[in-house]
Amino acid sequence: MRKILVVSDNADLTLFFQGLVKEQGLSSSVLVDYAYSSINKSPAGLIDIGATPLDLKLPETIDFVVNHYVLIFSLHCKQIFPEQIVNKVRCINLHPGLNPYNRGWYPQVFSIINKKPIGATLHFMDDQVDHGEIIAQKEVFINSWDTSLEVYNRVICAEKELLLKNIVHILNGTAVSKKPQCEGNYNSILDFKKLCELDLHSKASLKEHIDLLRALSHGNFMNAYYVDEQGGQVFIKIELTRNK
Ligand code: 0FX
Repeated sequence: MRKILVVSDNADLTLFFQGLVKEQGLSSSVLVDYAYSSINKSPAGLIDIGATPLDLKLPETIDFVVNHYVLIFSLHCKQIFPEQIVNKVRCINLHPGLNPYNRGWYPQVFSIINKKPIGATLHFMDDQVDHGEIIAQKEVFINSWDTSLEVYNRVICAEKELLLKNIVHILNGTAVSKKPQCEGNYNSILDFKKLCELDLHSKASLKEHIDLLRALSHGNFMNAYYVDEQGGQVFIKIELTRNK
């Protein structure tokens, strides 16, 4: 039986994947192991659904993975896959962004600000982050009153749709892919952290400032802040309500 590995730090997507394997009767043709990143500080939800920790930096883990699996899925994984794995095993990434726009960290945050398209992408991995040939994509819209959270939830729905429509082709080896049209752009976690540090003297239109604040508002996360006269951080998030 072919063995595949799913590495994910997102319990919701892992559960969805497990449901697909069952519903589509795939368990008769593949054996799936589930793992989460060993750097994940709150893996409880993933442990509950049978995932085990994996450190993709360890040479012995790399050896094991390369020798045991014919296919690996990354469903929101906190670790970057090492070249030794990507070059030897077919690896597929489900990315919460519309490659090649705003590759990297928290794509919807950057799309709300820079207006580049947002959505979900299923792609083969290469040795660069969120970069390989694209199997399928789905764009989602951004309303002027959305915060990061609403756009993210829309992206997650698009990701599930992509998995549902493509999993059989991928497992059969019949998925076709195409190169992204351009290199696009990449945002690091440092780029996100810089955005969070608000400059109280920044000059921009009110619309640009609202866009910045709603891009950094995501449920209970404490993202945007300014530093007060005493040197303390004051966190800000906004709520937008549209009168229907
Ligand atoms: O599943 P996921 O979207 O993130 C996971 C990994 O945790 C992350 O390291 C990896 N880059 C990504 C592809 O897969 O869940 P999350 O809770 O880490 O982030 C979800 C959204 O929450 C994110 O798009 C923006 C928002 N967020 C998250 C954190 C941690 C914030 O606004 N502030 C934060 O501090």
